[in-house]
Amino acid sequence: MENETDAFYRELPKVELHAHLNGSVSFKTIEKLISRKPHLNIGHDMTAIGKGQRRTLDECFQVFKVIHQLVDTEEDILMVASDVIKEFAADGVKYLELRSTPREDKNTGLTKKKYVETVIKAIQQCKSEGVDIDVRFLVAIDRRNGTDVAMETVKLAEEFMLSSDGLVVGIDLSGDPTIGDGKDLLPALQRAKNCGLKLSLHLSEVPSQLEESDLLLNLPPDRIGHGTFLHPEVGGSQSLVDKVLKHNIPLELCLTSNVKGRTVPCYSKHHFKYWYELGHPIVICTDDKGVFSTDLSQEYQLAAFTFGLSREAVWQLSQRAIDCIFAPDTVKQQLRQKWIDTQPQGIK
Ligand code: 6MZ
Repeated sequence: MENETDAFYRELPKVELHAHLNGSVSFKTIEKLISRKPHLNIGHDMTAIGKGQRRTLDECFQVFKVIHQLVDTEEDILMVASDVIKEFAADGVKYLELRSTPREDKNTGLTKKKYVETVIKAIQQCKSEGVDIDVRFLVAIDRRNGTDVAMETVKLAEEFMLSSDGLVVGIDLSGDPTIGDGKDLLPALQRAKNCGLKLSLHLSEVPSQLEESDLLLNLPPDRIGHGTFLHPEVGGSQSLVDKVLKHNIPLELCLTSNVKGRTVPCYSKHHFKYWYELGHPIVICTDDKGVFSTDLSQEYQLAAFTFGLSREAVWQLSQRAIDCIFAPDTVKQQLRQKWIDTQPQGIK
């Protein structure tokens, strides 16, 4: 049963800015997908990492491959996107930026264009059903696919930025950080920036990406995903930190994902502490709530518990996330009003 503390985090209005669609599929939705495709012989243990379990980052990427097998038609994408949006809304998320890598599948006739259209359709359907959440979409580049696919993805995103009534707002750069080189993707990312797409880039998720991070920070991106190894205490460098500070680039931090994926040894050693103590803009996010068996309320609760944050500090953290969204200022204003309207007594 939910206690009073759990209820505080659940009812806390929240902003989710780092959520990969196929990593966010819940147990319930996976069940529906498995029943649609029993011949694949996929079990739940292959699609999620449970409580107390940890995997290597490489093993996490195997999990995405399994989920991709289950989600390979327009119908699947529509169901998955719509379920994920409703689950975030039920968890008190008022503004969500979903990100996903467009895929094609010759067997099912899925094209990358249809993929994006279908995610947009799910967002519109949820809106027309009155689900209380504002959802935007970041089109993702999987770094392992190289220069040409990155450019093709940016062009697709550009097209939808102009035709989706503001729903497509940016580009995400993600994928296995040990594969591919960010340098090859610079022309595509630069083009995205020039045409008005916002950039959220996974940076320094693993050590040994210092040169790449330095290069990508020169763009500069509008937000950073993870940034686990940027700071000098973990082998990063002060000059990288200085660039982040100079451009005031917010970081999207995903505690459970980093602990379960073993890029951070334990919650108390998470780089949340480093950036929080600097007073730098950070946003708590889930990354892959399905794969890592979490939700945004839990992530806020974990951060508060681990780093001794008061309820006021937690409230501020969720409120300040509004400053980091990619939707226009009018949306920020609406969200700020929502926070004011729901602020519990006793929280300043
Ligand atoms: C980097 C990640 C990720 O795009 O099919 N993805 N990329 N680091 C992570 N940390 C754990 N988690 C997810 O969602 C799944 C895809 O998102 C990226 C990977 O490219 C993965 O294949 P979509 O919706």
